[in-house]
Amino acid sequence: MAKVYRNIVILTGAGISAESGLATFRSADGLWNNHRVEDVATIEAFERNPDYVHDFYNQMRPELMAAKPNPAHLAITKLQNNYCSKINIITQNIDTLHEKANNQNVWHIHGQINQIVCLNCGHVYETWSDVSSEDKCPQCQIAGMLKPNIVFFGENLLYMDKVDELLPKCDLFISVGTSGVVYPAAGFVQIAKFSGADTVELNMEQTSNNYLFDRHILGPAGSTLPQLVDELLA
Ligand code: BV8
Repeated sequence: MAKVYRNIVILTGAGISAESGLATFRSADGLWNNHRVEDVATIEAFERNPDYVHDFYNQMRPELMAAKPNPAHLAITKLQNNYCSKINIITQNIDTLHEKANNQNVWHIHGQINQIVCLNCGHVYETWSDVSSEDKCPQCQIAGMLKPNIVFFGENLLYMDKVDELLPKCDLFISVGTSGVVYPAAGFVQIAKFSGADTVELNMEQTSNNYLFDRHILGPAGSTLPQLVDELLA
């Protein structure tokens, strides 16, 4: 890959955090932290029983707060520090491992576990503590309107204006650790490809939209992404 790229987009999914010890969604027979994603991460579930969903994420927060970035996240920092190109990270992950690895230009299109949004006034703030439906918004002081700033199924994604700006311009699209099942993120590679980008997929296996990738690098991202970065920097 001797070509020099000017606008690199890296799309990451749960697989990039697997070697940091965090569960992926579609690994254990459709169950995720003993729940079906579709039963918990939906706007209907939240409206029906907000504390059930709050508790699910309250239990998850300490584990994500303690998680450490792995060589895959660190390889992105090495690329951003040494490769003269715009490099943006579009992540589906709600953990903060990209930030902990000091990655720049990270866009959490499915939200973040350490952010809470007030459905009354729109205020977004950060916390790693438990949140319940009785809590008051620190901005408008109204109780019962707080929601994890996480994009549930049936909700629009965050930062789509940024995504719409980045994909048509990108000349290298790297997908790392995502099964390509959840839309619209799973369709991003198609936009990049139609815009003329080279497309590379890093995964443990062939995924459902593998036909859209020019190149597949099979193996754990903690090994394959550092290798790809070294190849780009050569
Ligand atoms: C929306 C937040 C508009 C919660 C998440 C029918 C057809 C098509 C689409 C739909 C449909 N019905 C409904 C839809 C739309 C729906 C959707 O796509 N559903 C799917 C199930 C079909 N999408 C939405 O609702 C989205 N919103 O469309 O808005 C709209 C508005 C109003 C009304 C209607 C529509 C919202 C989607 C966001 C949902 N929120 N997360 C939380 O995270 O707690 S999605 C959730 O799954 C995660 O965010 C995650 O990003 C996402 C995908 O999972 P992956 O990251 O890919 O993880 P997965 O486990 O699947 O795969 C891991 C991969 O890593 C595997 O391939 C594995 O092989 C690999 N791997 C493992 N270890 C390693 C590795 N690779 C490398 N190294 C390793 N070590």
